[in-house]
Amino acid sequence: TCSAEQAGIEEFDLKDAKVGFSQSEAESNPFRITETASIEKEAGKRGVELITANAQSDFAQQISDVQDLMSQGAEALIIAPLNSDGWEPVLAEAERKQVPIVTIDRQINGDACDDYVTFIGSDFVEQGRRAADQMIEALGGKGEVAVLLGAAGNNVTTERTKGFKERVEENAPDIEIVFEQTGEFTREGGQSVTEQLIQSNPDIDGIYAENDEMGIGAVTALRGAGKQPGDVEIVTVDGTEEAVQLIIDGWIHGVVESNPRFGPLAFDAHESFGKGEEVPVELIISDREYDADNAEEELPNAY
Ligand code: GYE
Repeated sequence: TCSAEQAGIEEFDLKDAKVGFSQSEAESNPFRITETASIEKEAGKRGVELITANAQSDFAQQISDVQDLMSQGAEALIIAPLNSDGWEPVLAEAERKQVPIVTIDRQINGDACDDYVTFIGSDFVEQGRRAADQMIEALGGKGEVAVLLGAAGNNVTTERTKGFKERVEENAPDIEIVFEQTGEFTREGGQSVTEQLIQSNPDIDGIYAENDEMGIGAVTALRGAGKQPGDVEIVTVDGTEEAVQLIIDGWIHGVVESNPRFGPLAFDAHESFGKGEEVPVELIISDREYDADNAEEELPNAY
């Protein structure tokens, strides 16, 4: 746990504080839209003044965004980091200005409580394992699988990959991972990598896309190549409406949710910390799961 005393920060009342929110990626991905909306809604509910910035997937921009938020007087920060490393300049300034940091969805590498108060995200290794379970089921434990990796440089990609590979190795020795390339967590990336995949491995049996946007891009590529729903088993992570609809349409086998609704948890963490209470240095949000059995009925829970 972490307390204001331990962190060397003076106690504060969140209601009177200006809070800065730094978003990492463009809001074309519903994960990002829902995440930002959740932060804004919660700030509104509590009457907290919120200032925001979006780095559009440019890490240097995100560092200067957060510095700007502090010069604009942010007294507490919520950061959705693009990369996990490289935060030293921000951490040093936040320490000097006594600004507590809560990070959401991706981790900042540093010392918990010293460098940041808490990390709030999913259990990404578990998401990878759940995706593997879906893939193993879809392929009856046998076949060739491609992995569309997320962007490099963050814990989410590393952990989603680790959980998936470990579970396949343990439980499905007849599934072989034959192709691995990053689609940068974008739809265009997923599409172009899948176009290459179809050239190099035309008989691929399954695709694990480390987010929905890449999975949707993969479906576009498969459609373009004349494939039919079910020809290639696709498993993705996020839980967007479009991906869950593609389960109903038969293109995607299953989706493991990555829940982006961090607003209440993030503001609760800052509020308790400001009051001098002990806050856990890691908070795991719970994730749903979608497949053909529940997609129709669960669609309203997708984002
Ligand atoms: O899955 C993806 C986004 O960091 C958990 O990043 C997040 C991931 C999410 O680009 O859609």
